[in-house]
Amino acid sequence: MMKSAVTICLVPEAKQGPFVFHCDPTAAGLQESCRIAAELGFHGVEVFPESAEAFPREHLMRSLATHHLSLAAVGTGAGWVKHKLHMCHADSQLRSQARAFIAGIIDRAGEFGAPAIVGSMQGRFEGNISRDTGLNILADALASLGDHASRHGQVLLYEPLNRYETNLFTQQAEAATFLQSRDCGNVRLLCDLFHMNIEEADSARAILEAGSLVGHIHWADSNRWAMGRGQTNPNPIIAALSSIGYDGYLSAEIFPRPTATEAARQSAESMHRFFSQ
Ligand code: LER
Ligand code: MN
Repeated sequence: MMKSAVTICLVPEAKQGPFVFHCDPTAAGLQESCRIAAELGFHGVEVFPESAEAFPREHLMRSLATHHLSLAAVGTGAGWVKHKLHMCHADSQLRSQARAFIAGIIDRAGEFGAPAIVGSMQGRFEGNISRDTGLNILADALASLGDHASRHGQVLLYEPLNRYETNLFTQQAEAATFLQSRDCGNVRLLCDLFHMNIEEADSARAILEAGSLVGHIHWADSNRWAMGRGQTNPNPIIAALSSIGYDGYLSAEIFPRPTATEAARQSAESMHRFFSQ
Protein backbone atom coordinates (compact mmCIF):
# COMPACT_ATOMS: atom_id res chain seq x y z
CA MET A 1 0.00 0.00 0.00
CA MET A 2 1.17 3.52 -0.74
CA LYS A 3 1.88 5.81 2.21
CA SER A 4 1.50 9.55 2.72
CA ALA A 5 4.05 12.05 4.03
CA VAL A 6 4.46 15.78 4.44
CA THR A 7 7.65 17.85 4.45
CA ILE A 8 9.21 19.64 7.42
CA CYS A 9 12.07 22.08 6.77
CA LEU A 10 14.50 22.84 9.60
CA VAL A 11 16.73 25.23 7.63
CA PRO A 12 16.10 28.98 8.04
CA GLU A 13 17.96 29.68 4.75
CA ALA A 14 15.31 27.56 2.95
CA LYS A 15 12.27 29.28 4.39
CA GLN A 16 11.14 30.33 0.91
CA GLY A 17 11.51 26.73 -0.28
CA PRO A 18 8.82 24.19 -1.22
CA PHE A 19 8.19 22.70 2.20
CA VAL A 20 4.88 22.56 4.04
CA PHE A 21 6.14 23.06 7.58
CA HIS A 22 9.04 25.29 8.49
CA CYS A 23 10.30 25.23 12.06
CA ASP A 24 13.46 25.32 14.11
CA PRO A 25 14.69 21.89 15.18
CA THR A 26 13.55 22.31 18.78
CA ALA A 27 11.22 19.94 20.52
CA ALA A 28 8.29 22.37 20.26
CA GLY A 29 8.65 23.06 16.53
CA LEU A 30 8.88 19.41 15.55
CA GLN A 31 6.16 18.32 17.94
CA GLU A 32 3.70 20.82 16.52
CA SER A 33 4.39 19.91 12.87
CA CYS A 34 4.16 16.21 13.69
CA ARG A 35 0.97 16.77 15.68
CA ILE A 36 -0.74 18.40 12.69
CA ALA A 37 0.64 15.74 10.30
CA ALA A 38 -0.75 12.95 12.48
CA GLU A 39 -4.08 14.70 12.96
CA LEU A 40 -4.44 14.86 9.16
CA GLY A 41 -3.73 11.14 8.86
CA PHE A 42 -0.27 11.24 7.30
CA HIS A 43 1.80 8.09 7.77
CA GLY A 44 5.11 9.92 7.92
CA VAL A 45 7.13 13.10 7.57
CA GLU A 46 10.03 13.97 5.29
CA VAL A 47 12.62 16.14 6.98
CA PHE A 48 15.05 18.68 5.51
CA PRO A 49 17.83 19.20 8.11
CA GLU A 50 20.76 21.64 8.18
CA SER A 51 23.35 18.85 8.32
CA ALA A 52 24.06 15.48 9.91
CA GLU A 53 25.61 17.29 12.89
CA ALA A 54 22.52 19.46 13.41
CA PHE A 55 20.11 16.55 12.88
CA PRO A 56 17.64 16.70 15.80
CA ARG A 57 17.82 12.99 16.55
CA GLU A 58 16.27 12.98 20.02
CA HIS A 59 13.55 15.56 19.34
CA LEU A 60 12.59 13.84 16.12
CA MET A 61 12.53 10.40 17.73
CA ARG A 62 10.23 11.69 20.47
CA SER A 63 7.95 13.58 18.08
CA LEU A 64 7.58 10.60 15.75
CA ALA A 65 6.89 8.23 18.64
CA THR A 66 4.35 10.56 20.28
CA HIS A 67 2.38 10.91 17.07
CA HIS A 68 2.90 7.39 15.65
CA LEU A 69 4.61 8.67 12.51
CA SER A 70 7.47 7.25 10.45
CA LEU A 71 10.36 9.09 8.90
CA ALA A 72 9.68 8.85 5.15
CA ALA A 73 12.95 10.33 3.84
CA VAL A 74 15.60 12.94 4.63
CA GLY A 75 16.69 15.67 2.21
CA THR A 76 20.32 16.66 1.74
CA GLY A 77 19.70 19.94 -0.12
CA ALA A 78 20.93 22.09 2.77
CA GLY A 79 24.41 21.08 1.64
CA TRP A 80 23.75 23.30 -1.35
CA VAL A 81 21.38 25.92 0.07
CA LYS A 82 23.36 26.55 3.25
CA HIS A 83 26.90 25.34 2.57
CA LYS A 84 27.16 25.83 -1.24
CA LEU A 85 28.43 22.29 -1.76
CA HIS A 86 27.43 20.07 -4.65
CA MET A 87 28.60 16.79 -6.14
CA CYS A 88 29.84 18.11 -9.51
CA HIS A 89 31.72 21.14 -8.24
CA ALA A 90 34.84 22.05 -10.23
CA ASP A 91 36.82 22.01 -6.95
CA SER A 92 37.53 18.38 -6.03
CA GLN A 93 37.78 19.20 -2.33
CA LEU A 94 34.28 20.67 -2.35
CA ARG A 95 33.07 17.57 -4.22
CA SER A 96 34.49 15.39 -1.44
CA GLN A 97 32.87 17.57 1.19
CA ALA A 98 29.57 17.25 -0.67
CA ARG A 99 29.84 13.45 -0.59
CA ALA A 100 30.76 13.45 3.09
CA PHE A 101 27.79 15.74 3.83
CA ILE A 102 25.42 13.31 2.10
CA ALA A 103 27.02 10.25 3.73
CA GLY A 104 26.47 11.85 7.15
CA ILE A 105 22.78 12.35 6.42
CA ILE A 106 22.48 8.77 5.08
CA ASP A 107 23.72 7.62 8.49
CA ARG A 108 21.25 9.78 10.45
CA ALA A 109 18.33 8.76 8.19
CA GLY A 110 19.40 5.10 8.27
CA GLU A 111 19.05 4.99 12.02
CA PHE A 112 15.35 5.85 11.52
CA GLY A 113 14.91 3.31 8.72
CA ALA A 114 14.65 6.07 6.11
CA PRO A 115 16.45 6.82 2.84
CA ALA A 116 18.31 10.04 2.01
CA ILE A 117 17.59 12.12 -1.09
CA VAL A 118 20.09 13.52 -3.59
CA GLY A 119 18.27 16.38 -5.32
CA SER A 120 19.91 19.81 -5.31
CA MET A 121 23.19 18.22 -4.17
CA GLN A 122 23.72 16.66 -7.60
CA GLY A 123 24.56 20.20 -8.75
CA ARG A 124 25.50 20.94 -12.36
CA PHE A 125 28.52 20.60 -14.60
CA GLU A 126 30.16 23.94 -15.28
CA GLY A 127 33.52 25.63 -15.74
CA ASN A 128 36.18 23.14 -16.75
CA ILE A 129 33.93 20.16 -15.92
CA SER A 130 32.43 18.84 -19.19
CA ARG A 131 29.09 17.02 -19.30
CA ASP A 132 30.89 13.67 -19.70
CA THR A 133 33.15 14.37 -16.74
CA GLY A 134 30.15 15.60 -14.73
CA LEU A 135 28.29 12.36 -15.47
CA ASN A 136 31.30 10.26 -14.48
CA ILE A 137 31.55 12.16 -11.20
CA LEU A 138 27.81 11.75 -10.62
CA ALA A 139 27.89 8.01 -11.37
CA ASP A 140 30.82 7.43 -9.05
CA ALA A 141 29.21 9.43 -6.24
CA LEU A 142 25.78 7.79 -6.59
CA ALA A 143 27.27 4.28 -6.74
CA SER A 144 29.39 4.83 -3.67
CA LEU A 145 26.69 6.63 -1.65
CA GLY A 146 24.22 3.94 -2.73
CA ASP A 147 26.59 1.33 -1.27
CA HIS A 148 26.84 3.42 1.88
CA ALA A 149 23.02 3.46 2.16
CA SER A 150 22.91 -0.33 1.81
CA ARG A 151 24.78 -0.64 5.14
CA HIS A 152 21.56 0.63 6.71
CA GLY A 153 19.38 -1.57 4.52
CA GLN A 154 18.28 1.56 2.65
CA VAL A 155 18.34 2.70 -0.95
CA LEU A 156 19.61 6.13 -2.02
CA LEU A 157 17.03 8.33 -3.77
CA TYR A 158 18.18 10.26 -6.85
CA GLU A 159 15.91 13.07 -8.03
CA PRO A 160 15.98 14.45 -11.58
CA LEU A 161 15.23 18.19 -11.34
CA ASN A 162 13.89 20.68 -13.85
CA ARG A 163 16.20 22.48 -16.30
CA TYR A 164 16.44 25.59 -14.12
CA GLU A 165 17.95 23.60 -11.24
CA THR A 166 20.31 21.13 -12.93
CA ASN A 167 21.89 20.38 -16.30
CA LEU A 168 22.49 16.69 -15.45
CA PHE A 169 19.21 14.76 -15.67
CA THR A 170 15.78 16.33 -16.04
CA GLN A 171 13.77 13.31 -17.27
CA GLN A 172 13.10 10.01 -15.54
CA ALA A 173 13.85 7.80 -18.54
CA GLU A 174 17.32 9.18 -19.16
CA ALA A 175 18.10 9.04 -15.45
CA ALA A 176 16.87 5.42 -15.31
CA THR A 177 19.10 4.41 -18.22
CA PHE A 178 22.02 6.17 -16.56
CA LEU A 179 21.55 4.42 -13.20
CA GLN A 180 21.19 1.03 -14.88
CA SER A 181 24.28 1.44 -17.05
CA ARG A 182 26.55 2.84 -14.32
CA ASP A 183 26.51 0.28 -11.55
CA CYS A 184 24.08 2.21 -9.34
CA GLY A 185 22.07 -0.83 -8.30
CA ASN A 186 21.12 0.58 -4.89
CA VAL A 187 19.84 3.91 -6.20
CA ARG A 188 16.16 4.55 -6.93
CA LEU A 189 14.42 7.43 -8.66
CA LEU A 190 12.62 10.16 -6.82
CA CYS A 191 9.87 11.36 -9.17
CA ASP A 192 8.88 14.93 -8.29
CA LEU A 193 5.62 15.73 -10.07
CA PHE A 194 6.43 19.45 -10.12
CA HIS A 195 9.69 18.92 -12.04
CA MET A 196 8.02 16.28 -14.22
CA ASN A 197 5.25 18.70 -15.17
CA ILE A 198 7.96 20.91 -16.68
CA GLU A 199 10.13 18.22 -18.25
CA GLU A 200 8.09 15.15 -19.16
CA ALA A 201 5.75 14.77 -22.14
CA ASP A 202 3.55 12.46 -20.03
CA SER A 203 4.28 12.04 -16.31
CA ALA A 204 2.13 8.92 -15.90
CA ARG A 205 3.87 7.22 -18.80
CA ALA A 206 7.29 8.18 -17.39
CA ILE A 207 6.37 6.51 -14.10
CA LEU A 208 5.11 3.40 -15.89
CA GLU A 209 8.35 3.16 -17.85
CA ALA A 210 10.54 3.73 -14.78
CA GLY A 211 8.67 0.81 -13.13
CA SER A 212 10.49 -0.77 -10.22
CA LEU A 213 13.12 1.98 -10.21
CA VAL A 214 10.57 4.40 -8.71
CA GLY A 215 11.54 4.81 -5.06
CA HIS A 216 9.75 7.94 -3.82
CA ILE A 217 7.26 10.52 -5.07
CA HIS A 218 7.13 14.25 -4.39
CA TRP A 219 3.39 14.87 -4.61
CA ALA A 220 2.89 18.38 -5.96
CA ASP A 221 0.59 20.06 -8.41
CA SER A 222 1.94 21.83 -11.53
CA ASN A 223 2.42 25.12 -9.65
CA ARG A 224 3.98 23.46 -6.60
CA TRP A 225 0.88 24.04 -4.51
CA ALA A 226 -1.08 21.17 -2.99
CA MET A 227 -2.44 18.64 -5.49
CA GLY A 228 -5.79 19.98 -6.67
CA ARG A 229 -4.66 23.62 -6.77
CA GLY A 230 -2.92 23.46 -10.15
CA GLN A 231 -3.38 21.81 -13.54
CA THR A 232 -2.24 18.24 -12.84
CA ASN A 233 -4.71 15.40 -13.18
CA PRO A 234 -3.63 12.92 -10.46
CA ASN A 235 -5.78 10.03 -11.75
CA PRO A 236 -3.40 8.70 -14.46
CA ILE A 237 -0.46 9.16 -12.09
CA ILE A 238 -2.07 7.07 -9.38
CA ALA A 239 -3.10 4.51 -12.01
CA ALA A 240 0.54 4.30 -13.18
CA LEU A 241 1.83 3.93 -9.61
CA SER A 242 -0.73 1.19 -8.88
CA SER A 243 0.14 -0.56 -12.10
CA ILE A 244 3.87 -0.74 -11.22
CA GLY A 245 2.98 -1.97 -7.72
CA TYR A 246 4.43 1.11 -6.04
CA ASP A 247 4.17 0.88 -2.25
CA GLY A 248 6.39 3.79 -1.17
CA TYR A 249 5.55 7.31 -0.08
CA LEU A 250 3.70 10.14 -1.75
CA SER A 251 5.31 13.09 0.02
CA ALA A 252 3.94 16.64 -0.21
CA GLU A 253 6.90 18.84 -1.16
CA ILE A 254 5.03 22.05 -1.90
CA PHE A 255 4.75 25.68 -0.83
CA PRO A 256 2.84 26.32 2.38
CA ARG A 257 0.08 28.19 0.55
CA PRO A 258 -2.38 29.56 1.38
CA THR A 259 -1.20 28.36 4.81
CA ALA A 260 0.90 25.41 5.94
CA THR A 261 -2.05 23.69 7.58
CA GLU A 262 -4.31 24.19 4.56
CA ALA A 263 -1.60 22.93 2.18
CA ALA A 264 -1.11 19.88 4.41
CA ARG A 265 -4.87 19.28 4.70
CA GLN A 266 -5.45 19.42 0.95
CA SER A 267 -2.40 17.23 0.25
CA ALA A 268 -3.62 14.63 2.73
CA GLU A 269 -7.06 14.60 1.13
CA SER A 270 -5.61 14.33 -2.36
CA MET A 271 -3.60 11.25 -1.34
CA HIS A 272 -5.94 9.51 1.06
CA ARG A 273 -8.93 9.52 -1.28
CA PHE A 274 -6.91 7.21 -3.56
CA PHE A 275 -5.77 4.99 -0.71
CA SER A 276 -9.34 4.22 0.26
CA GLN A 277 -10.35 3.14 -3.25
C1 LER B 1 14.14 18.82 -3.93
O1 LER B 1 13.35 17.73 -3.61
C2 LER B 1 13.60 19.56 -5.08
O2 LER B 1 12.61 19.20 -5.64
C3 LER B 1 14.32 20.74 -5.57
O3 LER B 1 13.50 21.48 -6.42
C4 LER B 1 14.82 21.62 -4.47
O4 LER B 1 13.86 22.52 -4.07
MN1 MN C 1 11.51 17.40 -5.00
